[in-house]
Amino acid sequence: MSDFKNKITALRKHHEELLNRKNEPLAWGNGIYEKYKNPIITAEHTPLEWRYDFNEQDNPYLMQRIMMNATLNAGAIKWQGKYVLVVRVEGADRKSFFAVAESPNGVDNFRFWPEPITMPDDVVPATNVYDMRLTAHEDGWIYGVFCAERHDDTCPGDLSAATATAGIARTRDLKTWERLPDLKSKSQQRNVVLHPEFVNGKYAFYTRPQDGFIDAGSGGGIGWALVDDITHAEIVDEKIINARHYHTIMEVKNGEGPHPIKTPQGWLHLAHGVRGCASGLRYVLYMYMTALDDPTRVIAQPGGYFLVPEGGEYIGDVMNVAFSNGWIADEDGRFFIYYASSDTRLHVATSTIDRLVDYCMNTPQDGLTTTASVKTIMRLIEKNRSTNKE
Ligand code: M1P
Repeated sequence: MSDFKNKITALRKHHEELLNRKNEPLAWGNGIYEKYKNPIITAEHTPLEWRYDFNEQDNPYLMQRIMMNATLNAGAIKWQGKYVLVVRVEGADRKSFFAVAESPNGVDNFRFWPEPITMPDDVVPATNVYDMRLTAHEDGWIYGVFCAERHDDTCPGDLSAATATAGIARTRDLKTWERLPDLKSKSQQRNVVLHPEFVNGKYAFYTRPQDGFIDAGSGGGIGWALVDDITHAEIVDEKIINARHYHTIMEVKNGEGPHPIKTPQGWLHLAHGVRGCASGLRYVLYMYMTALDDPTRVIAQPGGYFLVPEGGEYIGDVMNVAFSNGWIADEDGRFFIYYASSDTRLHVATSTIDRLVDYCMNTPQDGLTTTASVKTIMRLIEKNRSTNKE
């Protein structure tokens, strides 16, 4: 065999080993969920055909002709018995695109479908699209709602000025997507999520109004808006349902993660909170629950974070970030929480519906002051003293 062919054989073997690598839960977690030893999808998991030209004449050195930078922030859905992610893949050129990867068990053996998604453009094409939330809506469609980013042409001299809008597309097979007009809103929007059920006969969106492309500013928190027609979606009335607070994990920003999951006790929500510190912004995940008869009414909100970057997860393109826009609630009660670390690679954490509801219902709320936090700890110590006496 030629040296070129040998190199290809070795490359394919190495890639297959990575794709087939078994994952295992880490010991000694927090009891709420298990994190896993390996990330589930990295840039190295992308198909070799997307990166290499396998023609010896054209690529005698077997170089990567197109490099991939990161795999992050994936929408998730259980579909045809498989754990399916719509991954945000970011190329070396900084452009993100969507690509489907599936696994038979949700924790390892993720494989990309052969081709990335060709997402149709809206009337005004976006420069970049990312962070798709998948919603299998009761109207029968699977919707993908994502951020569509464009240069802000009102600032022609500023090459970093951008606008964030919610792009909307729908599909029946995750392959062919019908692009609907972007969500109309007075403010910029990112982290917009479609609720899976009609509410008062309307489509319901979780929103995140923001003053600028980065700055949530006066946006207040996670919002909620009802929309009559998804094919011309427009936010007319928007109310904040999960507000930010001073000196919390979401002081600077927050945003809904995947769409909430219905449980007998209420809607279970996963979101991210952002605070500033000397090393920059810190993104962590948190949870809350809302009432079944009114998804805007918060009925439980554990204090503090649910999941943070740890160990190697701190390191990456954007340090100190845990972000999630996809989870899967299995029929047997197991939960698969897909999160990205530091905008670089994807991980899974597993739990169960019972544990997550217990976590939400029984974790003390944030009392918003040191005095309140110490009181909460003292109550637990006292409780344990009486338990130990029994
Ligand atoms: O870099 C961290 C995250 O920043 C943004 O989230 P938010 O809109 O809440 O600030 C998004 O660009 C997200 O993709 C990214 O992971």
